[in-house]
This record gives sequence, C-alpha cells and structure tokens, in this order.
Amino acid sequence: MEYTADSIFSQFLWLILFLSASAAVVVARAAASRRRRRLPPGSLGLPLIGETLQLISAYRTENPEPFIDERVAKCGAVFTTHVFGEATVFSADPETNRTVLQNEGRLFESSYPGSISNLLGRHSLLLMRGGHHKRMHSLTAATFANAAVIRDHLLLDVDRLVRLNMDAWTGRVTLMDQAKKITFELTVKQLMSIDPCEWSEDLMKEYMLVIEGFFTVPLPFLSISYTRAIQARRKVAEALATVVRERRKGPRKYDMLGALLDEENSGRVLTDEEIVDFMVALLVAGYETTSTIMTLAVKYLTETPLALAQLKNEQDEIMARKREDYSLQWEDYKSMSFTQCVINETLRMANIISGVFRRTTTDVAVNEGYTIPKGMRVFASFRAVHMNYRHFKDARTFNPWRWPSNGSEITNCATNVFTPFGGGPRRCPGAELARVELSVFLHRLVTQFSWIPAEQDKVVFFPTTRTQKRYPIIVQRRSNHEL
Ligand code: HEM
Ligand SMILES: *[C@@H]1O[C@H](CO)[C@@H](O)[C@H](O)[C@H]1NC(C)=O
Ligand SMILES: *[C@@H]1O[C@H](CO)[C@@H](O)[C@H](O)[C@H]1NC(C)=O
Ligand SMILES: CC(=O)N[C@H]1CO[C@H](CO)[C@@H](O)[C@@H]1O
Repeated sequence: MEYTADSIFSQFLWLILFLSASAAVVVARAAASRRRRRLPPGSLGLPLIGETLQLISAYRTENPEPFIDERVAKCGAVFTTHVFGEATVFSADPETNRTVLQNEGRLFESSYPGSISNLLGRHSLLLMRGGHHKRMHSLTAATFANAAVIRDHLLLDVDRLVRLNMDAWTGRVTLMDQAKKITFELTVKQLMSIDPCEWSEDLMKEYMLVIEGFFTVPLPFLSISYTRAIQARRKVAEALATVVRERRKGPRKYDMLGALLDEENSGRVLTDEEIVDFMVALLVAGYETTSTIMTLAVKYLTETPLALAQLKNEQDEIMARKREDYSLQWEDYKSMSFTQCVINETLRMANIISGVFRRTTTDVAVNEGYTIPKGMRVFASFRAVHMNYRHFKDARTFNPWRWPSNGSEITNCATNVFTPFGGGPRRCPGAELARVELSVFLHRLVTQFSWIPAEQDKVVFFPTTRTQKRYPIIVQRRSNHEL
C-alpha cells in the first residue's frame, strides 16, 4: 500500500475539512463503536483499511460521486463506513447537516488532529471553542465580512492588486499559481496593510512550506516535509510577530491587526502569540480555497462557451460605463448578477471544502432511531448534497443558469441546501470577501484577455480538489476595437 492507514487518516482529516478531498464521513472513535449503540447502517469493509482504497481510487478521478452514491442507495443518506483507519459515519443528508452546523458548541464541536493544530497555532479561530470563539468570530466577521468595510476599503485593494498582477501576464500563464499569488497578497494586505514587496514574497515562500505540511503530514514527527513545515511556521510567526510589535508602537490602522490590537480597549489584552496564531490561520483559510475557485471558475467557463459569452457581456457592459483606468465600485460589483450565478455554480461543483468535521459532545439521535454516540467524529458532507439529483436538477452538470440572476423564482435547485461556506456559529466569515475577490478577478480577466487552455487538464478530488496541471492557459490581450 502506498500510504499507511495512519498517515492517510491524519492527512485526510485536514484535506477534507479544509481543502476538500471531498469524501463525506463521520469518523467513529474505536471506543465509541464498542458501546453497541445502533449506528447508522453501512459496511466496515476489510479490517484496518476498511473502504479506504475504494474511496481514494474514486477521488483520484474526475467523477468521485459513485463512492457516495452506492452507499446512499444501499443504506440511506446517513451511513457508516470505515476509512483511513477508523469506523466512520457519513452524512449526505441536508437536514442532518443543518443539525450538525447549528448545534456547534452544544451537541457538536469542531475537531482537528494534533498535527494540524501545531501548524495552525493553538490560538487560531478554527481551534477556539465556546465564548472565546464566539467573540473572536464576530470580531473577524466585523472586520472582514462587513459589507461596509468591503465597500469602503477592501474592494479598492482587491481591484488594485488583481490589476497589478494581471499587468504582468503575457503568453503562457499557470492560472493556479497566479491565483495563489493574488490571494496571498490580498490577505497580507487585508490583515496588516502591507503591500506586495520583497518581505511579502519571502513570507509567501515560507508560508507555502507550511501549507505543504498540511498535505504531506504522513508521520507527523518524522516526515521531512512536516518538519520543514514546522520550521517554516516558526519563521512565518517570527515575521508576523515583528510586525505586531512595530504596530503596537505605531499609529492605528484599519485592518485585521488593528482590530485585534483594539481588543485592548475593550479590556481583553491579546498576547503577541495569540495575535500571530490568529493571523496565520486566517492566511490559511482564505488562500487555497479562493484561489482554487478562481481557477476552476475559469476552467468551467472555458468549457461552457455560452456561459463565458454571457459573463463577458455583463462585464463589458460595466467597463463600457467607465473611463480609462477605472476602479471598480460597489455598485459595479452589485450589478454583476450573472457572474454571481457562475460563482455559485463553481462553488457547488468544486466543493472546495467538501464538508466539515465535528465531534459529538453527547449521544445524538439522528434519523430513524440511530444514535451517534458521544465522542464520535462526525463528517457532514456538503459535496454529497450539492451533487444530489434530488436537490439539484442535472446536479452533475455545470449550469450557472440554474441560479436566479434577477431575483425571480429559484429554478432547478433548492438554495437552502446550498452551503459552500458552512453554517451556524462557524459559518465562513470570509464568504462575502471571497465573492468580491472572485468577481473582481473575473471582471479583470474577461475584459482584458482572451485565452485558450495550454494543455489538456482535468479536475481531481484527491488529495485535494485541484486540476492536475494547475491549469496553464495562453492569454492574449484583447485589443480595444474588439470591445
Ligand atoms: C471560496 C472561498 C472560501 C470557501 C469555500 C470557504 C469555506 C469555509 C467553510 C465551509 C468554513 C466552515 C468550516 C467549519 O465549519 O468547520 C469556513 C471557515 C472559515 N473561513 Fe472560509 N471559505 C472561503 C474563503 C475564506 C476567506 C477569503 C477567508 C478570510 C480571509 C476565510 C476565513 C475563514 C475562517 C477564519 C473560518 C473559520 C471560522 C470559525 O471557525 O469560526 N474563508 N470557510
Ligand atoms: C448564491 O447562493 C447564495 C447562498 O449561499 C444565495 O443566497 C444567492 O442568492 C445565490 N446567488 C444567486 C445569484 O442565485
Ligand atoms: C428574470 O428572468 C426570468 C427568466 O430568464 C424571466 O422569466 C423573468 O421575467 C425575469 N424577471 C425579472 C424581474 O426581470
Ligand atoms: C434526519 C435528521 O437528523 N433530521 C433532523 C434535522 O434537524 C432538525 C432540527 O434542525 C431535526 O428536527 C431533525 O430530526
């Protein structure tokens, strides 16, 4: 076997949760299964490896859905399986998922393996619980997700940095790499008001090693890339700590770091370590997610010429209202209605975070008299819902027209089962910002360039959602008379 069960398990927890491997699983602790509750039905497969190999081979392809489909058909939407070394219960049911998301902190709590917490830092939002989580979540939302803040401050930076990066594009462009560079620079700017420079480029290099550690975690304390990731994390933390110390002395700025430092005024002093952990995790949360969606939106559009033409039309109309060297305004963003449909549809198809892991804090009854025992890991799968024909007509086809672009009735889908950003107390505080970044990116791309794929490339879902070749394209600047 290529991976040990243990390595895959730790890898998998992180991947799925954060970056999207895309299976959907509830992981039972061994102790829990000994307690003879009526777990949801399912098959535990072979001893030790369970159904792991079936899952990996499904997710290595462009069409991983059968793994879930077969089990849902046999056992229902909440079933038990055994993957990556653990008995696992899997929810493909939107109702159960809602229960899991809404009861965060009561019946369920988020749960990450130790190797991941070491890289994130223990004071990161993702690892906080209870009242402290609540407070810091709303602080993040107030700073990042607030429409007024995005409108008055962030949108301009997003537009400027996207343009700055695209100005350098000629010929062959590896879209995923470019998208990552853009999202990294954006996050650094939003967190601490630092524009792209040598410092931020060095930071990005170290930071990419940290990210690698998340994927290659095989044997946490032996693996070279994990050790390297931990070292890189220390360097990233040192660099950020320097910024924090300088900012404590300097004038106030309106960014995430400013908001964290302001906490002092409301009586709660955050240590430098707490602030740094918090920011490292924010860098992680917005980076791979947004850049992958940027890349896949372009791929889906390229493969759906009608949608690309309609989106181009919409964006050209916005540009036609402008003079040269314009900046996008909030009203422009708000008028990109078809673009929002494309973004929703990309989020639905790609399921970059395919679902979330929780752990039960008490015995929880689920449908038809089954019980998830206390202490069990639960995976609520968004992917399984988003790809289900019952909830979305032609669920496995990219169809942006299924979304209502003009406030009319929703057709061909049910919005209340669409949860790309999660829900409940942990709903993604970066959701609106991510939409703005994606919209601006698409605007600047289609109004300035035409492109063709440089090579055949395909989307796979293991170890993360990605295209195999990072989607290289050949761009050509659109000439003015073409507009
Ligand atoms: C397309 C882009 C994105 C997607 C699909 C996405 C999705 C998600 C999802 C599903 C969660 C919930 C995790 C859970 O319940 O355990 C989450 C949490 C989070 N996201 Fe995002 N996200 C995106 C972009 C961003 C951006 C741009 C930022 C910030 C700069 C961000 C910051 C966060 C943070 C801090 C959390 C943790 C919230 C908490 O635990 O209270 N995300 N995201
Ligand atoms: C996109 O999805 C969100 C739910 O996350 C929904 O509120 C919104 O109306 C959708 N947008 C469009 C254009 O349908
Ligand atoms: C929205 O679009 C649908 C279908 O394209 C159309 O039937 C409807 O009249 C439009 N509604 C508005 C308010 O423009
Ligand atoms: C199938 C299932 O677990 N359904 C539950 C979904 O959540 C609601 C409350 O939000 C419960 O009442 C259902 O039993």
